[in-house]
Amino acid sequence: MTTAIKTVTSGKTTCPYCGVGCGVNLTLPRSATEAVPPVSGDVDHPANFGRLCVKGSSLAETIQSDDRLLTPMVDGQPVDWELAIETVSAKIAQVIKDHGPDAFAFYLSGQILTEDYYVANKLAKGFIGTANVDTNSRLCMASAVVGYKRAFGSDTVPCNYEDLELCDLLIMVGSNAAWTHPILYQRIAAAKKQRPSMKVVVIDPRETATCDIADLHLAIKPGSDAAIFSFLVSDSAQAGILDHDFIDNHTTGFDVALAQANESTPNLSFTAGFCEISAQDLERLASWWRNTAKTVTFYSQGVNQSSSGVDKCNAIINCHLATGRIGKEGAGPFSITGQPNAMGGREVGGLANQLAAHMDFATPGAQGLVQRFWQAPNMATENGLKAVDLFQAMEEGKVKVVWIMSTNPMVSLPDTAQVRRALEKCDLVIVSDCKAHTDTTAMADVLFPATGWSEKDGTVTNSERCISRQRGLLPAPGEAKHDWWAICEVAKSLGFQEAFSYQDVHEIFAEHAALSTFENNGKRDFDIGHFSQITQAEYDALAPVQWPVPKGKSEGTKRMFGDGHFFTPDGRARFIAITPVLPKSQASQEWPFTLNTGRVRDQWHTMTRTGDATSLAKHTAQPYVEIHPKDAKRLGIKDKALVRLTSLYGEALLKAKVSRAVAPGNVFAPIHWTQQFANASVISNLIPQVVDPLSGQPESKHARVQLEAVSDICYGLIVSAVPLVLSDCLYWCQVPSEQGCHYEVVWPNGQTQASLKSIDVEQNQELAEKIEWLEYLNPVTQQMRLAKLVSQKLTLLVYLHPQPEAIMADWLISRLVINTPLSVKDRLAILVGIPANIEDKGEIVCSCYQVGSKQIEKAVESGICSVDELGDKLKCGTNCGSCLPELKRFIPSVAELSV
Ligand SMILES: Nc1nc2c(c(=O)[nH]1)N[C@H]1C(S)=C(S)[C@@H](COP(=O)(O)OP(=O)(O)OC[C@H]3O[C@@H](n4cnc5c(=O)[nH]c(N)nc54)[C@H](O)[C@@H]3O)O[C@H]1N2
Ligand SMILES: Nc1nc2c(c(=O)[nH]1)N[C@H]1C(S)=C(S)[C@@H](COP(=O)(O)OP(=O)(O)OC[C@H]3O[C@@H](n4cnc5c(=O)[nH]c(N)nc54)[C@H](O)[C@@H]3O)O[C@H]1N2
Ligand code: SF4
Ligand SMILES: [Mo]
Repeated sequence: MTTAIKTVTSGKTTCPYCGVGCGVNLTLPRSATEAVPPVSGDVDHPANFGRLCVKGSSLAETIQSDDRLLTPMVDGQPVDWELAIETVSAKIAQVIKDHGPDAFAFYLSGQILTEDYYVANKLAKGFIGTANVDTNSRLCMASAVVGYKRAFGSDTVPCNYEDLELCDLLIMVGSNAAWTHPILYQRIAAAKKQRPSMKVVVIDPRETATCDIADLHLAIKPGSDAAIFSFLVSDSAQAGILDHDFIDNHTTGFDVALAQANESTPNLSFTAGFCEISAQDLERLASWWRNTAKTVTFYSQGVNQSSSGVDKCNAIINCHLATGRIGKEGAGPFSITGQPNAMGGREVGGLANQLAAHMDFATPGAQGLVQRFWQAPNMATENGLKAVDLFQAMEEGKVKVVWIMSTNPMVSLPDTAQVRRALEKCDLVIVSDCKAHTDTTAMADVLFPATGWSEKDGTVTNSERCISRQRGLLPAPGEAKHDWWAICEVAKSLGFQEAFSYQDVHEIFAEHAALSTFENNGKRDFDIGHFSQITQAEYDALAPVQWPVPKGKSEGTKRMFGDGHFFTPDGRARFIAITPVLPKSQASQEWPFTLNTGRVRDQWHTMTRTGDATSLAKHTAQPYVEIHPKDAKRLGIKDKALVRLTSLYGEALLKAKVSRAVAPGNVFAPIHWTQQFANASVISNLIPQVVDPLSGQPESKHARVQLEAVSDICYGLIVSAVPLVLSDCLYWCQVPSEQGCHYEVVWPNGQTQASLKSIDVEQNQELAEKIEWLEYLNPVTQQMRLAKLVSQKLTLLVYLHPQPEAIMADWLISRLVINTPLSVKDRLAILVGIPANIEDKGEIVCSCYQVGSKQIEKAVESGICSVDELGDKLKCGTNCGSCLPELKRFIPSVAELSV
């Protein structure tokens, strides 16, 4: 990055990762050549009060990337912005003329800012005339949105983060918050520590780090959640804990919903059987529910990513309405959002089945209202295509131009083979991204270089409706431009100059605020009219605030529905009758395993940002599949061995992680690895395009797969001074490392020699003469080690072993860069693989202080018996605290100690 540094030296901004939305202090480097100093948490931000998790703490490491997209590209050639904009707008104009506006689509992301979202939505729905504006949020919280709208008449999150600390019972459903919303999890853990009577229940088929604070873990049959909440409604009626005043005065539909609940889940033992849990455990939950008015149900992707995700959300909401546990301190149904600005997207209406500003196409008068406000020449009149339908229409040739912004559908949409076919068929694929190389930029005809976090300016809304600023403190690299700017330039080039001539981003925010309050008069929940005249200076100084912020209420709104008024036509909340059903994809003889997918602690999505932070790669270096020991034994799969997963749609190669955290018959795999990091581990290859009929959200948590051990192979580790092309490998995974390149590989037996030749083509004749090979073969273990020295310096090291092995890659890599000839001792050590005087840390558990499992085990063996003592000795867990649940597992329980 070469551009000059601005005069400001530091500023407050918001973390670009999860929906907790923590405030971050960013300090600028003193010169363009210096590294960005580590960030810190903003003590004034109401989401985190100064704390950051491990991803947030590592943000500075991810800013200066070598793989930034620095210039617009058309058909693989760098061009200037003018030509790129012209190319795009000419094609859009022609396609609209020939095929109508619905041949164009935006595919956006909960990671763009509200202002970017607003102009994209306005351009498509008011000016081009299509509602084909969908987003990766479809894969994330679409079911939660529809659930809220069915119940409340509006997409309103009732609760706030304080409620998580104030409640007496917290039910966490389908959420691994310890890893995915770490700062909220830490707030919950701290509240529970202070008030041990507070109960936490985790409902998840898998045992996760979140279970660490659970008083009760219900490892239910995958997808059976709705039955639990259906049962809680009928049980509440039987136990006489219904809030009749609330039901009578503020809701409709209770009798029908209760009758359905009684029929679907007639009693405790039926429900426990349906969910495959013990009746005692279910009774424990039910009795806590009966006796605890202050209950929050906190739910995430284990609920939303389901073919009946909306019903599951409403089953949860029904329980809260029936007992009046909503709109009060420490009570409510709390859908937690994943992305930093999934909420902002919902607010502008950036989904294909929304119009704008929390209005739908079907909202009476809404189309006219928005048309008048925008002075729009070509209003869309009906819902557009939801993500999966959109890519299917693309494959059918109906959508001919797609503009993908800030998302990587080649990795995140289900059935990536279909996504590839769709993008191949599409006449013009425009991709706006910060990175040059992603699985999706590889499919683009036109690339727009985007500014990223720390460079771009705007607002995001977190899970508790809190709007806060992301501030552009660093200069844009190369020709990168803000997303809103690129959208407005295309709009102007299409002839819509007047409506898109914003001088600065605060003008977009002001317009968004003005629309939210336009002819609102309390009819719509989303009203931030207070900001409709906001000036640049006020916008720059904007402090975090929770919407609604109508005119005259500048302090915002902490909690919703305290007055029992809802945004339905009659002002009452609606009960929805629910029939619990299981996932569409059920295991069968041919496809005996249920594949569950999700996240790991230290990676974010498709690793385009976290993959740059080498410290974050240490926690989980390679893609894996978690498999129960019984299944592993039956299939002859050893820990760390290569496994092939196959579904009807594709396959993936992953390393086995044999663990009792998953139940027999279930496997779990993380979603993060792309073809940029591993050749054959994209998990969405295996997921069918099965969606919830109401929300269109894919059932990404449940796929049917087969599993097999890959045999006749040899495992390898390669460290190299330069990047290698590993085309001959069956499996390769590049593990981010500080220097050089680190690959984990697998070759078919017998192919190794040929493959080694293919990666080691030394073109330079002069150098070739200075090459020296060190070789070592252990005839007993069949382990082979090869080291290539050029002028006595190590440049390439290959370890081959018939079984998977944990090798101290870090130390080997560090030998690559010493610029002096290798000592005799090191020559020996690299072939043995273990340096004489360096401690093997094992797998890294604490990323902040790089403390590994072997160090922790040693400390525990020496008599340490609490996490606090571990922290005193090794510092692990004393910074961001993200590893605390894992650290606890190293500490022997009282029972174990007494054996
Ligand atoms: N480290 C990290 N944090 C992140 C992200 C990231 O990529 N990395 N991404 C962010 C985003 S966008 C999102 S949406 C959130 C997601 O946050 P979470 O929803 O907490 O994360 P997941 O790991 O996708 O899934 C949560 C849990 O659902 C469980 N589950 C699967 N099937 C079922 C079921 O049928 N019932 C129940 N009750 N549970 C089930 C899984 O076992 C898993 O533990 O995380 C956000 N935070
Ligand atoms: N099987 C399975 N599939 C899933 C899930 C699952 O649990 N299981 N989870 C789903 C969920 S909840 C989500 S949210 C998705 C996430 O999946 P994606 O949205 O596909 O993943 P990201 O890696 O976040 O993609 C963001 C892209 O935007 C780029 N980018 C970052 N900032 C900016 C910016 O400011 N402007 C522009 N133009 N580009 C930017 C990044 O470089 C990156 O390429 O995956 C979904 N897919
Ligand atoms: S919890 Fe971590 S990832 Fe989420 S916003 Fe806060 S610092 Fe960022
Ligand atoms: Mo998400």
